[in-house]
Amino acid sequence: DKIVFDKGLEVKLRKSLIPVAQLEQSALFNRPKNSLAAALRNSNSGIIAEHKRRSPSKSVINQNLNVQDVATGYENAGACGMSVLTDAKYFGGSLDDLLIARAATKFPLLRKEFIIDEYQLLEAKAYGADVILLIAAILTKTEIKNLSEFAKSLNLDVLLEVHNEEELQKSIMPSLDMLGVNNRNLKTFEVSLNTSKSLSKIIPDDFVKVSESGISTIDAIQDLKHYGFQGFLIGENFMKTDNPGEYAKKFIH
Ligand code: IGP
Repeated sequence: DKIVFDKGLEVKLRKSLIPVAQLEQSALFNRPKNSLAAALRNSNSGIIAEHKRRSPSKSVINQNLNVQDVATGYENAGACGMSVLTDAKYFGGSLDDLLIARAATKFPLLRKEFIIDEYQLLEAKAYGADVILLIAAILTKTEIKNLSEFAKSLNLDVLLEVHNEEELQKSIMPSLDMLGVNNRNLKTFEVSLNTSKSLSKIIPDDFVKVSESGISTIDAIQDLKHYGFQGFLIGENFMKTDNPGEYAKKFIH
C-alpha cells in the first residue's frame, strides 16, 4: 500500500476504492428521497446545522464531541437538516462521520465535500446523504450540469454554492434545487453577510436561497430572511460550544 522511491522517499497509496456495483448494492442506496429543499420551504427556522471539527480558517473548532451526539442534538433541536464534512485533509471529517449521523437520525443529511466526480455522488448516496454540495468556484458549467443531473437521477437534492455574480450566472440551471451564497471568501477567509444580500437579488425565485458561513446571531438570520433566504448553514458557531444541539435550539424556537 505504499511505493518506496529511491532515496527512501515513500508515498502512501490511496486506500482502494469500493467498486461501484458494491456501493449500489448497499442497504442505504435505494432509500426514498428525503428533500432538504422541501424541509426548508416548510420551515420557519431554516437551520442547516453543520458538523465541523476543524477548518483551514480556524484550525481546531472542537475535537471533543462525537458525531452521534451532535447529530441527535441537532435533530432534537428541530434543525431542518445537517451538513456533515467528509473531507479529511482540511476539515478532519470522513465518510464514517456521515454514516454515523445517518444511523442516528432521520432528517436530511448533506455530504459536505469538494465534489469533482460522479463516484463521490455514489459514495454520498451509499453512506446516507440526501443532499450534495457543488461548488461553482471549482467546477465548469458542463461539470455542474453533468454532476447535478447525475445527482438528480440518484434522488439527491443539489445545493450549488457561489461566491459572486459570475459564478452564479454560469451555474443557474434547472437541475439545481438550492442556491447557496457562501459569505466566506475562500481566498482571504473574510466573512461578510453582504455577499448574500447583494447576490439575493439576482437568484431566481424558483430556487431555495441558502446563506452559508459566518452566521452567529438571530438578528442576522432575521435580516437575511428579508432578502428572501430560507436556509441558513451554521457550523462553527454551534460546534465551538460543548453542546451544539442545545445551543442550536436558541436559533430554532
Ligand atoms: C459553515 P460557518 O462559518 O458557520 O462554520 O460555515 C459552512 O458554511 C462552511 O463550513 C462551508 C464550507 C463550504 C466548508 C461553506 N461552504 C465548502 C467546506 C467547503
